[in-house]
Amino acid sequence: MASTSTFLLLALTAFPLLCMGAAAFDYPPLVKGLSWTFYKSSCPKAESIRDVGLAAGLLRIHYHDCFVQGCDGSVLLDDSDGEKFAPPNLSLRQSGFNVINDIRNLLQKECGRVVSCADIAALAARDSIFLVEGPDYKVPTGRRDGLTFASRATTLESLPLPSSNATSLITALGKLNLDTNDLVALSGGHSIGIGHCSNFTDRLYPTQDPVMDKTFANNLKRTCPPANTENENVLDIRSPNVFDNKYYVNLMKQQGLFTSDQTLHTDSKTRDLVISFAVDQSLFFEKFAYSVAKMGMLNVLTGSQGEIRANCSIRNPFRADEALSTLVDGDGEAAAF
Ligand code: HEM
Ligand SMILES: *[C@@H]1O[C@H](CO)[C@@H](O)[C@H](O)[C@H]1NC(C)=O
Ligand SMILES: *[C@@H]1O[C@H](CO)[C@@H](O)[C@H](O)[C@H]1NC(C)=O
Ligand SMILES: *[C@@H]1O[C@H](CO)[C@@H](O)[C@H](O)[C@H]1NC(C)=O
Ligand SMILES: CC(=O)N[C@H]1CO[C@H](CO)[C@@H](O)[C@@H]1O
Repeated sequence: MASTSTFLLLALTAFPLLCMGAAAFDYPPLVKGLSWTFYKSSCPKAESIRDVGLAAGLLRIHYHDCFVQGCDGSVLLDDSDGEKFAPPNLSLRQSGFNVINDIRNLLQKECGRVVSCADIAALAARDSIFLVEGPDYKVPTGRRDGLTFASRATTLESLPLPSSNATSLITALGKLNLDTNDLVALSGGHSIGIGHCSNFTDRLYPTQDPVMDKTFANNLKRTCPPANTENENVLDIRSPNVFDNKYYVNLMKQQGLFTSDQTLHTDSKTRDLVISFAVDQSLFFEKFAYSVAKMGMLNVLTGSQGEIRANCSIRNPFRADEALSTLVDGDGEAAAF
């Protein structure tokens, strides 16, 4: 814990970010059970968590959580057959998981066991983005933690591969009711963070992807000699540490890292959106706020569904008293045990 705490700056006494004036973005209608002020009385400080590092890792954890089986914190569970260990998750940063557990422990001391791990993941992603100068968007809370792992098969099916073209990305996100606007806006998450060579060397060897800037390709070849899988490259070469619209400028210059990035500019179904974000950062921020809220509401558990985990890495041990009170509530959730 000591090592992860060094990455953490939890300004629990700081002004909640909302006081700093979240911009007046438009949001989709909230699904039943979520609210903008869910922890207002039970844990007001849940809204003011700040984390200065690991922004990319935390954002990606929230994305994986939501795409696989809904934003239910199941990506956080330690399990040899869970989402964490499925192939596309191999490179989720462990430090992000540790930070989420540290935040959970601090909030537990503040308020008791009232804030879900799925909400912590969503709030940590928001604060991470804000701290790297991205949009200050609102996150509705009230998510509950899932009781089940996602299977390896579900995980593989739910997360698109970096080798995907625009058509298959549109189909993949369409299954989650996310549209072309959401695809292009959410891909802007690649404005921060890194990718391992193995995820893009198919664009360098044996033949170079023609839709790649020559200097950019030569630099990538130097970073990633043939068969190297360990090395990494930043996802956004213009401003790797700032959440901004430069990712889209890269795409216009054929300097997107993954096929799944560059294809958004190559394909006429998404090109105009890429250009509109490249020339107008406020537009990107506005659309990102909308789409990340949509992503954050994918198949959420609310009300008495699921549980509030005491440890984000493991399901709560069975407790007869809670099972009983659930039965008394008569809401049928007891079947979930
Ligand atoms: C549209 C389909 C997407 C594909 C195919 C994709 C693919 C990938 C891949 C392959 C990596 C690199 C993993 C590694 O090599 O270590 C990555 C990193 C990342 N992705 Fe995505 N991603 C997608 C969507 C998203 C979305 C929607 C978000 C968030 C809004 C996101 C945020 C990130 C971040 C922040 C990183 C960097 C992680 C780090 O540095 O630890 N991605 N993505
Ligand atoms: C990306 O690269 C890492 C490291 O080589 C690998 O473990 C992971 O499976 C790759 N991710 C995807 C989505 O291919
Ligand atoms: C896109 O990818 C899918 C799946 O790999 C493939 O079947 C399809 O032909 C590709 N479409 C284009 C336009 O390249
Ligand atoms: C949470 O669970 C994990 C996995 O079993 C364990 O390693 C960790 O020590 C637990 N954390 C706390 C604070 O109990
Ligand atoms: C963050 C995390 O849990 N990563 C795991 C991904 O899978 C590998 C091997 O399956 C584990 O060693 C990592 O700990």
